[in-house]
Amino acid sequence: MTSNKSPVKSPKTVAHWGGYEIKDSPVGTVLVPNAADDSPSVIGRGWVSAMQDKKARILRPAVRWGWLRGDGGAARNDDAYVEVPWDEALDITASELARVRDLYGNQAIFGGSYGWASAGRFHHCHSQLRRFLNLAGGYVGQKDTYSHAAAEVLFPFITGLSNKQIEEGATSWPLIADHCTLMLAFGGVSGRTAQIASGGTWAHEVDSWVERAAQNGMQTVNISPLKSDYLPGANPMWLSIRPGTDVALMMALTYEIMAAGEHDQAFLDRYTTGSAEYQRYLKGDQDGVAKTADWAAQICDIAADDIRALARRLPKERVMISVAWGVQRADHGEQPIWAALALACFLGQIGLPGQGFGFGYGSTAPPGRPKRFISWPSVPQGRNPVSDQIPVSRVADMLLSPGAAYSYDGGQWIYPDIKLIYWGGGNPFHHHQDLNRLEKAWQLPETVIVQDHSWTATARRADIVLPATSALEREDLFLNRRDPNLILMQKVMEPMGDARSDHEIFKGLAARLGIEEAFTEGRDEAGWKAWLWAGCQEVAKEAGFDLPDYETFREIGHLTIPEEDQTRILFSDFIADPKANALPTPSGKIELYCQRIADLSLTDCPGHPVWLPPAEWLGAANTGQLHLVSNQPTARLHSQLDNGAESQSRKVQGREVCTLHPETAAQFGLQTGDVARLFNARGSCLAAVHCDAGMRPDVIVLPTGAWLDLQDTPHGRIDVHGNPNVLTIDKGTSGLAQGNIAHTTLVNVEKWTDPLPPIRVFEPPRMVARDEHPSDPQGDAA
Ligand SMILES: Nc1nc2c(c(=O)[nH]1)N[C@H]1C(S)=C(S)[C@@H](COP(=O)(O)OP(=O)(O)OC[C@H]3O[C@@H](n4cnc5c(=O)[nH]c(N)nc54)[C@H](O)[C@@H]3O)O[C@H]1N2
Ligand SMILES: Nc1nc2c(c(=O)[nH]1)N[C@H]1C(S)=C(S)[C@@H](COP(=O)(O)OP(=O)(O)OC[C@H]3O[C@@H](n4cnc5c(=O)[nH]c(N)nc54)[C@H](O)[C@@H]3O)O[C@H]1N2
Ligand SMILES: [Mo]
Repeated sequence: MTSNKSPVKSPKTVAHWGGYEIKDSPVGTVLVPNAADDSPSVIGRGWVSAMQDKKARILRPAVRWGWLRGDGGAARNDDAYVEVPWDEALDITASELARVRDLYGNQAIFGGSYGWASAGRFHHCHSQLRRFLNLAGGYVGQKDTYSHAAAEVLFPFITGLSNKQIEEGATSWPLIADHCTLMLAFGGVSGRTAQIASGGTWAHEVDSWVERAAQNGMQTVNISPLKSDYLPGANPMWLSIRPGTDVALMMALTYEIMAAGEHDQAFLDRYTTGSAEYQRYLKGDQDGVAKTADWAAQICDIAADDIRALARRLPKERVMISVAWGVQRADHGEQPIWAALALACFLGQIGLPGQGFGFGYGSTAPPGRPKRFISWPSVPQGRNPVSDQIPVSRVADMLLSPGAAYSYDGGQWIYPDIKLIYWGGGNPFHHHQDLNRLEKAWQLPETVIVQDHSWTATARRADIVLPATSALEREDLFLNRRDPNLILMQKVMEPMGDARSDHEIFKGLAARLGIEEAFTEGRDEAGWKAWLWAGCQEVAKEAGFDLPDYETFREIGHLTIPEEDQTRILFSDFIADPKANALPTPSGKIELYCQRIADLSLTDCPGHPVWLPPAEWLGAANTGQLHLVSNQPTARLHSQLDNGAESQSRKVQGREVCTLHPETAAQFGLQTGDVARLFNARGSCLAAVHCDAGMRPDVIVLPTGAWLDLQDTPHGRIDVHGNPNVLTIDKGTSGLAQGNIAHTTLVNVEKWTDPLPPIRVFEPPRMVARDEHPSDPQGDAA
């Protein structure tokens, strides 16, 4: 067993947004971006303050007042809480799990807990949670992600490869920088999102590659409603597309190239199947509509001449067709991926250095990083005895319609009947769409357990709330297969209140359910980390280098492993020899017509790429409606650190800021600094107005992540803080992928002239004594 004391001289820690040196300063401990990071993220500036925020942190285990009285979940928002000692909290939680399991079976427990939690390898909430629930008999889990579900389901059908394989096989940035002359960036390539790498990153490199590309003369065409969706060095041209219409532009470019006889028929014949069907569709053989530049111009609101000019230019350039993840987070989100891949096939440049097709450049830091991956060990999760899983963003449908049938990934499935939700390390009242609908669905289960470090909107809607430590309050290992740095994540501060690590919490529950030995395998936390490190030593040996023993690593605190360049070209093996390296599709090729999808007879996802009008879009909007872009926030990771100094410094009148074109703002009598109400049939929220001429006038931007603060006002139930997910639509992309469609939303806007309701969500919920009634005169809250 190893000791807990670390003698490291220059302590460090790592988050999804970057790596830091831990320093003492006159104002206390500070995190300084490490010297190797040329473009550190702004997000880290709010980290320490958010974690030291005693009001937002959950200090002690708490149980909802109404739940203790058996209210059945009706008051599962805005209720008071009773703080209980850990032993009692764990007793209650374990006996609830046991009760539900005995009465309904494990398939009544929903436990996937989608969300980003922390970057450390051992204290990874989901690994711990899933290991625990699997040993306890299993749970209903989730499939795919909110990030790119449409791609995750579609790619295997049309390429035989998983989204992970496509991402990890992405053509390397240096090849793009050195060979590509024109990058068509649907959804842009944004420095805002490239700040993040799942699992953490020590340095940020995307800016430097984009700069190198621009120096070499590459031009980026930023195809996005926002001019700012590209990196400053990118030598950009801006095509201000109407949201949700990229497919029409992709098809018109393909059509015009084909009509001019400039497409690469030999490539289509050799490497694709179904190009003839797709060409007939483009010509309008069935629907009588040729997918010309003039046709697309009406849909995309881009001049037909500009589309034709681009179509003439493409075959003469060395082109990368790049699609940001956000473009498929929309109704029929399968289509822009498929149509973009088809366009790249018609150009015939797939397999050439720096050219072809790419998905997710800039959406996070890793896609296109030209190094080898090393798969480090992680906490084993075991096997889930329950086979039920739902597509991740169908959670409200599941809760509202147990027993209902739905189609997904080529099959028919039935929603399970959930009686207990256990959520740890994720925030559905941040990430899900149509939060008013989720709030209703959330009242149906008998018990909701939430494990988090902060009083998120989800924790405030739980019956049992268990306080977890944050990544700053424990020692962990930073091991990311995509990063050459192995780092001891040092403990920065003592746990807030009575918070315990996720592992410690599950260990306590496991003991009560008689599975402690199976859960811990006899190891304490230090023992587990040493065990993980021993696994790393094995992996390293296989990769051709040695790692020191764990005690030595803990003394050094930071190792940089030998990095091997691995410059990749997506599909290169297949292109080199399509017979020997046939793709694992039925045809062995890229499927521009996919019989397996056609056979599903889905009207919202037929057998080849199609243009389908989205559920809401500007092409069918009422006067005054704007398209809402709810993109990722600059200064936070989703809802994380919204209470921290950096995110707070950007609020105006305490509200999240929405951005409009100055002319649009003027039409609504708004100016920078005003507060507006954004609303539609699903909900409404307040946000402070900022004006920017670098965007489409019919679009409004409200980034995700302002902590949900629903309050009853004379205008109905309003999120007074600025969370876009009270406005978004809760519907799947199609019966194929069932991904979320966050970017498909129309809203109305008006000036808010009433007194501003105070923001309450950064104050803790009301704490009451067990016998006290919440409506008794309020005592001391915290
Ligand atoms: N409108 C709209 N909605 C969107 C999107 C969009 O583009 N538009 N994007 C979607 C996407 S791509 C994503 S990935 C999701 C993100 O959705 P989430 O990943 O759910 O969002 P986060 O705010 O990162 O939530 C992580 C939670 O984990 C908690 N946490 C952190 N560390 C720990 C820990 O060590 N232990 C425990 N127990 N908890 C911890 C944090 O406090 C936080 O509450 O949002 C989706 N929602
Ligand atoms: N700072 C920061 N960075 C992050 C995150 C964060 O929370 N904060 N989250 C990370 C996560 S989990 C993910 S999944 C990635 C997501 O990465 P992305 O999906 O690439 O990011 P988004 O901001 O959702 O969308 C990118 C842009 O797409 C544009 N867009 C929206 N609709 C359309 C459309 O119909 N057509 C076109 N052409 N463009 C459109 C918007 O202008 C938006 O700015 O970001 C990661 N990076
Ligand atoms: Mo994501």
